[in-house]
Amino acid sequence: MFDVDHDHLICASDLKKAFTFYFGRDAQNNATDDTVIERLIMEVDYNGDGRISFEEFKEMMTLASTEYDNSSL
Ligand SMILES: [Ca+2]
Ligand SMILES: [Ca+2]
Repeated sequence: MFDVDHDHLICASDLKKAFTFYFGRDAQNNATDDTVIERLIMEVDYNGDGRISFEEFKEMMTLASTEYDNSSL
């Protein structure tokens, strides 16, 4: 759902479009900030190609849900 241009990789522009779409224009100054997106990609981009593959995306979701579980305890 984040792969806006359907090349099976999630890059910075995909994330920016997706965040703008899902969170609306009000979130543009926060969630779609270039620095936030670049940091997000760097954190999950294990092979360093600057894009998030489906495998890396799955890993990101696993990490996100783990963090959520921990904080809700
Ligand atoms: Ca893409
Ligand atoms: Ca990658």
